[in-house]
Amino acid sequence: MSILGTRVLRTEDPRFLTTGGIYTADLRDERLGGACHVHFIRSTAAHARLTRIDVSGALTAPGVIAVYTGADLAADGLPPVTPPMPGMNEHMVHDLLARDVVRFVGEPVAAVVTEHPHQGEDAAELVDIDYEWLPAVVDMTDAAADKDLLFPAAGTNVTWHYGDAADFDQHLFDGCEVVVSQEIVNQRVAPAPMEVRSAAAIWSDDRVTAWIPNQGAQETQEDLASRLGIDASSVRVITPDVGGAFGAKFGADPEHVVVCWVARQLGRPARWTETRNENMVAMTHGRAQRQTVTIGGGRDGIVRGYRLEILQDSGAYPRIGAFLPYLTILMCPGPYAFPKAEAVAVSVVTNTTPVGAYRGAGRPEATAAVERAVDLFAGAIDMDPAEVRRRNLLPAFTEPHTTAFGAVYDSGNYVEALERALTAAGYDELRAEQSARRAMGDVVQLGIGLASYVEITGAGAEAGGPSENGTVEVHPDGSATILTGTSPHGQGHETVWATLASAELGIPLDKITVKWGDTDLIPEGGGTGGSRSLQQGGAAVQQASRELIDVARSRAAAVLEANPADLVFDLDGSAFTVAGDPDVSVPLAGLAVDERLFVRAVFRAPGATFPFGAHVAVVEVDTETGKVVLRRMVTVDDAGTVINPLLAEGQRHGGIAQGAAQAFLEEVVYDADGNPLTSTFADYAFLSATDVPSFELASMETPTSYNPLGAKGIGEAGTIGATPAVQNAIIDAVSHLGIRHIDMPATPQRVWRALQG
Ligand code: MCN
Repeated sequence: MSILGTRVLRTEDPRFLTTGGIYTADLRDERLGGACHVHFIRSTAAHARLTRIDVSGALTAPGVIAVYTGADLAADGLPPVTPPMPGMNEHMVHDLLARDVVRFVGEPVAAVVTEHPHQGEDAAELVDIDYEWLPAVVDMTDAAADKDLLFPAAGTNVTWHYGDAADFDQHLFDGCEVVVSQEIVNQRVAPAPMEVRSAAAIWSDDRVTAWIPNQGAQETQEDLASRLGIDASSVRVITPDVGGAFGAKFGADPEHVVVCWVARQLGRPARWTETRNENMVAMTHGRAQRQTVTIGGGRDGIVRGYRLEILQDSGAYPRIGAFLPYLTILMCPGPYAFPKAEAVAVSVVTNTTPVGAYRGAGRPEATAAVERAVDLFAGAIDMDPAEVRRRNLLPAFTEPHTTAFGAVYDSGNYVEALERALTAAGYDELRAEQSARRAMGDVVQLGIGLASYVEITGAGAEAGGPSENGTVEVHPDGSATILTGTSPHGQGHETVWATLASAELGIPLDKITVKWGDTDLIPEGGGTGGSRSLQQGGAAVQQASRELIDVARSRAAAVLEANPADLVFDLDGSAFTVAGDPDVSVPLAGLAVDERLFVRAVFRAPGATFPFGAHVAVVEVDTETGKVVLRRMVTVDDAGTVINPLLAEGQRHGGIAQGAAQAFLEEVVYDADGNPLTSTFADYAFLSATDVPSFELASMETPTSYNPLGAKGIGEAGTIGATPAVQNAIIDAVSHLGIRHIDMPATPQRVWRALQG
């Protein structure tokens, strides 16, 4: 029996559970001896002109080595950072340390460099910064009105747009008996990983080695090189253990570049680790869309038209978040066979923390919009929302299906996923209980929320299709090493990549070492994001292992003086034997003695894959206090063939918790002047284990033909289905009281207000 598909325990856990892993802040690398420490002074104004920065007071403070401002970086020729994607407004550039204007609270303005870690914080008090206040544009609708501009040279606050509402089909809803429209807030949330951002850097021979905990050393290498104005070959990036990233730790942030620059400037190693408070205001946030959905159809439950208008808050400077509505639009009709659908998006800058990718990145927003729309439509025609979904979901398909938005869904069976989730939840019994409670006028009402979804994983724009490399080497002592271009930070690649190799090579798991995240060792790699890793990186490891067996077979044939075709590879013994003569054999490891035995393979996928599923959330809502309690989460998350159910379920658990948290708890809030009000864990309503029930995971596996594993991605599925399911459940609990919609997060106060209204 193959080890694939079994619940192999995470091989990385003993290390994490005993030593706590090696995180950048704990690095004891001898090369970092004598390192100085960087502390960033951050803007306290959301929008202001910097009229004076006087660092002289700080220079005499204990332990201060230097204080740098944007002027110092500019004098050294460091260019401003330009928008990341073509088509974005090219005037919206920013300096690594703000120079003339600050545009969000938390923007780095100066760097204090000290001998000891905590001296910078005290010295920073002695830096005088004069701000000439400018009007803060905090709300994205205000930003879109272009009254006050963040970048006057741009002439607009719009940084990116897709389509034009003026081109909407005026007849989209012709013939519809019912048309419903709703504005929906998909609020701004903070990724809040356990490990905050950090960096360490040292130069030697005009080359920097930077330790940065994130999702991909190779992209970070390119970012650092271009921002420091040096060749990529002069940058080595190492990714130590990472305490969570959730999409927000891709590439180099301004602080990472400054730490490298400081190390070069002072000729000694430099280190930086931010505080939780800094992380909450200066690491990119996620989501932050305002959507308007319009849905129309017949009283027979068939939807005939769907329209989605997106306003994306990009924060102060366009990062990848400004572009994410592209993915929202790509996935906008979701799993439905709507005959007509159209969508537009506008991304604007505001005086808030920049927005980046956050688990699901653009796709949860698409699902949240369409799932709310379907429920609104069901309410308007007074039909059970499960029935409306049944009537509109695409029928099962095994050949690729191309949507009106150009997405090519590889395989799907959306009705089956919904039925399995409904059955597992006991949907009919739940509805009966709901009716009984309503009839009795219970104070605590039951809500049942559904979400059907399809998402995109493993997308990539490379010519020839998204790809990833993997190298497998067998050593003479019978051990093996895997090099991968993916970059695990909680997903368990060490376990699964070793499992994939073990299944081909017959080498036990404990003799296989997986390495990643060092650009000297692995110069190319796409990192880990978009739930791409197994279907591309894992597939590359499997491919390399298989090709290695081919190479070894030729060597074994020479050693055994046999025809390669007559050799059998015995997995149990990890050795080649001659067919029919098992006594004549040579171990795989023996073939690595005279010459290194390794293969580097590049796996190229024909395209992205489209996992799908259905979530059922059950909540109780106290109609007197507005308090929401999540009672059950029943989910079907079909990610094709599952290679390690333990890990895939762990990913589902984490994602469901994060997705549910967005529906009823989490939100980054600013006041009218752009001051963040949720910059600590005391203010930001973070979910804990006590807020969620045990999740009920039903299984379903519809393999993809896009990789030999049959696997699609699972890393983000939970955040995609759970958010709308929980939101729909909360509204469902009080819908009989005339409530049609409640925006997220459905806090007790917001639910209570809706009930009062
Ligand atoms: N897997 C499997 N069978 C499948 C699919 C996946 O056994 N059909 C396993 C894989 O082997 C891997 C894990 O599930 O161990 C996730 O694989 P995959 O879906 O390929 O996703 P990635 O490894 O590329 O992870 C990225 C994804 C993203 S985009 C975010 S954001 C995210 C997430 O993973 N951030 C996380 N999960 C996270 N988990 C933790 N602990 N921390 C984060 O920051």
